[in-house]
Amino acid sequence: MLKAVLFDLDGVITDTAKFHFLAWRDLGAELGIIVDEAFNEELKGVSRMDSLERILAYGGLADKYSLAEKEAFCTKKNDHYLELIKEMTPADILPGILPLLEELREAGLKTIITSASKNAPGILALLQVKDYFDGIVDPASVAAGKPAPDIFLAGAELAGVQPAECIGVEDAASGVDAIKAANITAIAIGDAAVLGHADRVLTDTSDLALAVLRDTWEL
Ligand code: B16
Ligand code: MG
Repeated sequence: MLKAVLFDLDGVITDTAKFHFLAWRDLGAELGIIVDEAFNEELKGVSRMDSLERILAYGGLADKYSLAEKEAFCTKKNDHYLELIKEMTPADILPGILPLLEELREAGLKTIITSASKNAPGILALLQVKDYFDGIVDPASVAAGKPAPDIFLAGAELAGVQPAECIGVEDAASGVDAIKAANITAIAIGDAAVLGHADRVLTDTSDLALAVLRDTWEL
């Protein structure tokens, strides 16, 4: 039986990708690296430090900076990101998410946040949806980030259920990889050309509903 839904945050509950992009673009510009929207796609679902490493490698600067310098760059990017998201409100919840959360609560399914973002608790508070979730996996507590399965396995454990009793919802290719590596059914939101390895791809969050999740889980 389907017992728990493991939600990615950025790109599923709300669209913070544009703010991550602006913050990385400006940091990249300071370092002489052009971060465009196409390259930014590759950073979705990828942790802060791993994103920086990818940007530096993209700019041919992989070995230029010390760990302390890289940590300072990450802090700078995050300070800018926090400045950009501070005006977020419940109006920024993506379409279909609130009705789905209501449905899941009504049906007694567990709901867990499995986001790579260390800012997830703060964002859920701004969106005023924290109470809809039974738990948030701390991304710092898992050994390996997406595409490794760790965060989704930790999500199932936090829900107190088996991975086979869960469904994961993601917008990033690396996130779908992580769900599938955990042997969990995957629903992806976005472009089927990038997310075709999910069990079902929906173009929009407004297509999400408990019946769709159950139907996909039973495939
Ligand atoms: P932070 P998700 C991910 O969130 C974002 O997609 C990714 O762009 C970001 O770098 C990562 O969180 C870390 O975020 O810097 O806030 O800790 O999609 O896994 O919910
Ligand atoms: Mg995401």
